Amino acid sequence: MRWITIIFFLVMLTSQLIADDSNSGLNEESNQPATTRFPCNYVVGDVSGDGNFNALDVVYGLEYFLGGIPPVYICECTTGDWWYVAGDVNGSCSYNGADITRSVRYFTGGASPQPCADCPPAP
Ligand SMILES: [Ca+2]
Repeated sequence: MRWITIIFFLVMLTSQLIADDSNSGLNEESNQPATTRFPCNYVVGDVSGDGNFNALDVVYGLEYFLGGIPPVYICECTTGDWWYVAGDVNGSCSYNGADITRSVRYFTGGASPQPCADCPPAP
């Protein structure tokens, strides 16, 4: 029940931000995520692509895993391995539901986000 309350709070907190977000970060011509090769240039946790890791990214990620639009940035960390590197906040070198859980814990006082050790943000 506690997690449902936290998620509800985050959704309410950021719903207006999403409604007002005219710059989704998607390529305007193709409506596809921006892509680059290693070294990847991103902010850990910033799946919405606005340059910050905040509650909006948690909601964005939840919506993605429920069938919404994908994160705005894909990077090829190793040859042939393209993935949503900015979403990895638990250092597992993948983006999945565990990262959403870690994000919620971070914003409620948990451990700081950790990038994939093999694919850290470019300095
Ligand atoms: Ca991860």
